[in-house]
Amino acid sequence: MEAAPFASSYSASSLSSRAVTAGSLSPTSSLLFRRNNIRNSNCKFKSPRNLSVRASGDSVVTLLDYGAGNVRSVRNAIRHLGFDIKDVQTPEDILKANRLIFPGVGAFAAAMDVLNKNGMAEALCTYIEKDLPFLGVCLGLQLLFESSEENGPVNGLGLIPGVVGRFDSSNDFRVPHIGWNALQIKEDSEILDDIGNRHVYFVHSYRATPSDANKEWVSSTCNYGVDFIASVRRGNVHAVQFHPEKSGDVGLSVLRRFLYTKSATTKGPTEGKASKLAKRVIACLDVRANDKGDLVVTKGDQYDVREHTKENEVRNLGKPVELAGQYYKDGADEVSFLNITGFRDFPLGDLPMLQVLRFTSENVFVPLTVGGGIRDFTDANGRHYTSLEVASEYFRSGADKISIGSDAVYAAEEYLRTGVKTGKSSLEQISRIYGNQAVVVSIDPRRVYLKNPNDVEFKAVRLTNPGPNGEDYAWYQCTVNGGREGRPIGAFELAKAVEELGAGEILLNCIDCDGQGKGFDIDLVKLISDAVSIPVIASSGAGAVKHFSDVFTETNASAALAAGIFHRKEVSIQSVKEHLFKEGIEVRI
Ligand code: 1PR
Repeated sequence: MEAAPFASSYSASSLSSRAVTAGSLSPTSSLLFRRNNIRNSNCKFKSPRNLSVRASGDSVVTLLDYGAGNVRSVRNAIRHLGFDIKDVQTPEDILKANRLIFPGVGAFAAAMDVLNKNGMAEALCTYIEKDLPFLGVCLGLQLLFESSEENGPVNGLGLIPGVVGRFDSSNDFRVPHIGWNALQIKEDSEILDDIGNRHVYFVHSYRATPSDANKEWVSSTCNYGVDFIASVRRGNVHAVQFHPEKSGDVGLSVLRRFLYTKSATTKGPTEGKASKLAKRVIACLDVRANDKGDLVVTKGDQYDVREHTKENEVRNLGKPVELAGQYYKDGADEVSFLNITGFRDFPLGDLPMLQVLRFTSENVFVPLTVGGGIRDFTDANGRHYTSLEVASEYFRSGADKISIGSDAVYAAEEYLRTGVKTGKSSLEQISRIYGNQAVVVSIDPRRVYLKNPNDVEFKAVRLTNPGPNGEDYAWYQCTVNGGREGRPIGAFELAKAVEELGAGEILLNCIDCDGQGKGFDIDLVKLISDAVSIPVIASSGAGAVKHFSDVFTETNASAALAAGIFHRKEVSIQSVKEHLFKEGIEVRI
């Protein structure tokens, strides 16, 4: 299990957002006051570029991990670059650090709460004031600002003027902002020197905006409906809103530039065509134990993963860690693992699956999603595990997002029946603790053909291609347990309900199209991507590069996922990207 230095004082339940209001007398209030005075007296950070004095020869990086999410990827990236990690245990560890990385994860209020309680907030401010090498990531950038509206207002460290606010989803921009976006680099920030016109990976719902008051800090911005701050820099103090540890080679170069002395790095290539949020191409690995007990990547036809031979064995398309590594090298924007027997087996008993995640995250520096079996469970010894514990174990093992299937269907049914959000479903609990950007709901719908759309209480669509008996309509019935059981809820109703319950993204499969290679179900993807304002990943049915451009031009999908064509090497990820690029669709090259 990953060491979480503050784990003893920082349990999942203590993370439930206890807002420190702007008016309350928290330790941060006095810091904010101090920082304001410091800013007014203008005694720090005067000439950033002259202050680049990173320690050389020292291979230790101090990491501030307060145990709220997947910091494993940052650890892996640091180790990959040849550095050892020293975890912060006490505020003194911060003050003694030669270089400090602060990969903030979770919610703003909960993070400030922990930092204040442990005396870390004060130590962080002192460290930063001394202009010692610092890199904040994501929430690690936001916490430097005066306050955040996330469950707030909540005071931050108060080093940078400005309030962190939520993206506005009313202007057609989906929130969370998830994916690979372009930067407008304002000044030579050193650590951004290799990025040029290439995409970096963002995942967040809150952002800080540039203003006259903070313009001396802003080193790059990004546009997502509005211009927001993508990075700040003053002297040796850096912070980035994007995730370098999840931005592939480009991201690793940001970390490398921070970690190594100036002389050890030379300006790298900056070719690229990034101009806005890219459509994502995702490789999916359905994983299960075969009849010999080995964990294999398998692939079904309409969810049937067994060979149609006398032996009837589980189809074996390769080894999960190897294939994931290959897809990373081939340019996949994300990799998803679905533990497809998770509904039956207890995932925490399924140690090989956790090992797959651990090993994969050592070498794959793009986002990893894992799904299957995320629900409450009582094991053979009578020990009860909450879905939150199951998810936490996945996060600790290297997942950036978890995906919930069956349990989200039950939660949505209950919510639609009672109209009450209990806060107790796995979906609600995990998104409250880890943020909704970390929670994907995987929908497994099956078409039910209709002559008349009014024959059912669920949303039906007029089909582009009529059904087998000439039916002009269909509704999409949600299923659970890997497609084995149909439920009294449609994909449209489910998608809207889970968005309200806290899902950050929807993985939209289609049992009819799965493994058929005839293209995505455009009618379904259009229905769902128009119904919600969170990102939708179109899945099932890709058979040719054109199917990807079709789904992106005809629907509002943010990403497209495929499995079989990649596993069987019929179509490469690179050829999909090249095709999309030629068609004028923004992709990460
Ligand atoms: O219900 O929370 O335990 O989650 C179970 C998860 O496992 C769900 O996300 C469900 O979609 C998935 N799952 C369960 N059984 C199967 C199966 O195939 N027998 N796989 C299964 C779902 C569908 C996609 C597939 C795309 C693309 N597989 O993930 O990768 O359809 O395939 P294609 O490009 O080859 O057409 P829970």
